[in-house]
Formats: sequence, C-alpha cells, structure tokens
Amino acid sequence: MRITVLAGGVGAARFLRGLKSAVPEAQITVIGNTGDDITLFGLRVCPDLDTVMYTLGGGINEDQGWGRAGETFSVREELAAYGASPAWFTLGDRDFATHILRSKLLAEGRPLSAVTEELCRRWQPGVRLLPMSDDPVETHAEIQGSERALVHFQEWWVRLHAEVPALAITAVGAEDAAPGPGVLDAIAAADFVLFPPSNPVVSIGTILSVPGIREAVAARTVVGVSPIIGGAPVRGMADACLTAIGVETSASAVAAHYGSGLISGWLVDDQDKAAADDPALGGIVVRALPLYMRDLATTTAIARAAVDLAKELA
Ligand code: FO1
Repeated sequence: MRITVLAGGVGAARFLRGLKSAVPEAQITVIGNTGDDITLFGLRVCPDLDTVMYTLGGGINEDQGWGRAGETFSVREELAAYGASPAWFTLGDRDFATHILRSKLLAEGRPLSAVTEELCRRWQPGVRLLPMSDDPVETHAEIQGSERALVHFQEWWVRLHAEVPALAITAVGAEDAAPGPGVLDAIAAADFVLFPPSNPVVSIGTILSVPGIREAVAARTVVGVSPIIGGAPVRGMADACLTAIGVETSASAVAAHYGSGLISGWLVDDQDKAAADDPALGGIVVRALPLYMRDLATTTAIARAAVDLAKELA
C-alpha cells in the first residue's frame, strides 16, 4: 500500500509515528512543508522537515516536538555573548550540526531534496521525506504595527507568539516555486493521500499553494484529521492562523475550508461529532473518535481509522 502524507511539524510527526505502527507494510511518502524555513546566522533551518526527521528517527525533543533531545546550548550562549541576533529563536548545539551540514551541502549546489535525503540517511525515519519544493518559499505574516509590516512566520510565531493579529498570511515565493522532485509522482502513485492534524494554513495550506500540488492532490482520495478539537487547536496556534484567513476555529470550519473538492473524509474528535450532520460538509464523510494523540496506541488507532476510511472511499 502506498500512502502520501502532506506534513507540517509536530502534529504531523506524531501522527506519522502512529501511521507507521498502524500499517507497517505501507510505503509512506511525506511531502514536507518548507514555508517555515528560515536562514539564521547564515544557516538554513528547516523546522518542519527536521521535526519529521528527528521524530521518526528517534532524536526529537519529545516535550517540545522540535529540536534535538539531550541538547546543550554553548553555541547559542556564545552568540548571545557577541550580541548576535536574533536571540529569540533557540537553536541547540546538536541542532546546529544539522543546519551546518545542510547549509554546506546547499552551498555546494545540491537541491534541498537531495540534502534532505542525505540527512535522512543518518536518521532512517522509515518514510521518504520530500520537501514540497526545492525553490525558496517562506511564509510571512502581515501584521499591523505602526504601519503594516510583513514579518517572517518564525518571528510572528516565536518572537510575537502570534499575539499580534495577522492581517494576512503569505507564502512568499510559492507562486514561482515548482513541486520538488518526486512530489507529483508520489501523489499520483498513492493509493490515497492523508492530511495529518497539521496547521491547515501555514502547513497544509502552504504545501497546497505550490502550483500543481493542489490539483494533483484533489485528483486523489484524501482523508484529513482535524487539528481542532472542541473549538481549540490541540497545540500550536492554528487558531491565530485560521482567524487570519477568516475561518472559524472548529473541526467543521476547517473541513469546509478544505472543501469536498479536496477531501473526501474527515476525522473529528467525539466532542465534535455534530460535524457529521453539518450541511457545510456535504460530500465529506465525517467519522468521530478520540482524537487526542496521547500515546502511540491512540495515535495508531487514529491513523488506522484514517486508513480504513480512505480505503472505504477510494
Ligand atoms: N519554536 C518556539 O516556540 N521557540 C523556539 O525557540 C523554536 C526554535 C526552533 C528551532 C529549530 C526548529 O526546528 C524549530 C524551532 N521552533 C521553535 C519550532 C518552530 O517554530 C515550529 O516548529 C514550526 O516552525 C511550526 O511548526
């Protein structure tokens, strides 16, 4: 069985652990969001690719869901001693090694897809991890300060904690980006496509904004897992992103936002089971089950429910 998953960061990585456990024989291809990527201190940092790679490879800082386990921060402290900016993005010594090697390989002219494959040789995530594009795409939030300003997503997310309302969210460069090598093939060859409980705007939405990807995905059977339970994001600040695009923070509203032209199935938590009767979700089959990914067992059950629904609908 071939499954292709559009993935953001923490929620997707945890879901993928359950998917590997639910269907160990499946060939899983992950199309990773690169809109969160940022260049810091001359190094290219790819948060969503690294979260998937570290989580499935066993190196993730489990509590944070990003960065490496067992970190030290000598480099960060030395940079701070120089007054080097930015100081608001925490990079650990082990994590720096990933960004140093990635930046070295990129500087040698290798595309991000080849670099990601190289890094994954060490981590063996057990999935094929493909960047959504090898071209630069960086998500920015348009905020209202003394005047309207565009700030990099990471600055809005980490320094401003998304507390300053975003008037718009833009994937800068997306319109000129091409799907990465293997991306469209992985979508076309899949038995079905899954949307894990990632941020619908800055993760799934950004991947879909790369020309050609939305159309390719819409041609397949797609089942999504709601990142919103009981009107609130399970983690992260997807509500701030949804508000920025005028979408209500609810399991139903996110499914309606994707639309029946894109998704055929939608998993919601038991407390949101009314979504199954929401006329706005006509054409989308809604299933309710416990959706908090508390541990591997519950995550495996969620992944299995997504696979079962996709097989039913395919
Ligand atoms: N998130 C934070 O809230 N604070 C940080 O200092 C931070 C550092 C960081 C370093 C590497 C990395 O891969 C991710 C990091 N993140 C941090 C998380 C990051 O902002 C998010 O994982 C994604 O960009 C959103 O999914």
